[in-house]
Amino acid sequence: MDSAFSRDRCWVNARLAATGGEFTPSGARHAVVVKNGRITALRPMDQMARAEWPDDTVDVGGAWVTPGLIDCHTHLVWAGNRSGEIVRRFQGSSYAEIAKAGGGILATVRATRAATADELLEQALPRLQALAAEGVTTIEIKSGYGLTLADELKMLRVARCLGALAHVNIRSTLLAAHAVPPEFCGRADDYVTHICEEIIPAAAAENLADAVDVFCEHLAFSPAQCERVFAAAHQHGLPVKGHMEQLSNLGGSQLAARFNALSVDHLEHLDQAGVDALAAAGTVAVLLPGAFYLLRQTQPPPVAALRAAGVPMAVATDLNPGTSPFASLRLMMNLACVLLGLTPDEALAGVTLHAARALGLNGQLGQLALGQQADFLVWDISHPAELACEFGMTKPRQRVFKGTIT
Ligand code: DI6
Ligand code: FE
Repeated sequence: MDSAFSRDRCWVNARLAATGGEFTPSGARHAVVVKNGRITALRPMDQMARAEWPDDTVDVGGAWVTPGLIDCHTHLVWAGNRSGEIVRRFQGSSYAEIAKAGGGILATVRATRAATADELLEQALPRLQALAAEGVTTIEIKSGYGLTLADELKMLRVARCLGALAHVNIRSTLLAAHAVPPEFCGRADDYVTHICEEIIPAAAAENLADAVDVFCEHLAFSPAQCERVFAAAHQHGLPVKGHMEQLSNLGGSQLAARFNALSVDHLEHLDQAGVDALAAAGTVAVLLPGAFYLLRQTQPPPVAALRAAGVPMAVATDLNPGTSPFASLRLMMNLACVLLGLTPDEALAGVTLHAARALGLNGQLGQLALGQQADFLVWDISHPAELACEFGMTKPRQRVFKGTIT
């Protein structure tokens, strides 16, 4: 007997929606062999006799199998509620006007500072469970609603705790450069110094962050300020990413590319020079159609140019209380196709393969491939494109996390 088949568990008659880095819905039936939580073999069924099936075999009967979904950009930990502000936006106020009047991000900062870690955990868990139930097995969570040393670390610790509660891999990102806090009003450079000299070193020393993020925008931080944050992150061995070109073009994507950023996110105002810089650096473009939709933005990110340049495109929820209060990555796949022009294949690759790359996890997660962590989903669908075409009707038949049915 094939030595690769001394496995922990085997799924047979699976149609693989993504294999070996390419999204190839071939429909050929395969066995997925899992040992110690990893995929150790993928074998065509026509080369495997019934007598070779191990005792612990799950026959999925020709169902489609995809990698577990990866939500590579969320602000899932927060306290409070901003629906009043969203209603004001329905009535015509802009996001920038509300932010300038002390609402927006700073409203959530006040509520998040006032909450204990236990309270934050309790409020965040249902959001994580909603994502997990629709097939998310990996999620990135940002800080950025604390904006003091203690409150940023509090958020990151809550993010780290959540994984154990919901069978989800968690990557945490320090986003202290999300807004200038009230104590530093008019002194943004001093706050950036505080981030570089106090907050980044403390988060790195406690190993609480896997990356460092910034919000590069007129109503947040300038490219020069973001550059200081990126330099400090690199000094502490942390990769960087950025909220770039969301409301205006400040050249943040080119800056991020110079720092070999894992990803740049939003990108509605990205220009060709930015696209070229991302392509040269191998940086992932993360599209966030939920925020584009709720902010009623009219200029979509330059998807055709990104595609032509070969920039990998990921899709994420941006789950947050102000611009994307949507705990559904499946909805984002649909919005990415309808509003931004992705194909269903691109949307699926955007929440698996490319999302893993945006988190620095390519080769470990996001593919049905040998050696990858065995996070995958069994679906009752007739074609993988359905995952981007319809919404709310299909949950995974089976959700497998590190080789265990959850
Ligand atoms: N861009 C966003 O879409 C979120 N943060 C950011 O920098 C919005 C966060 C919020 O409004 O609370
Ligand atoms: Fe965001």
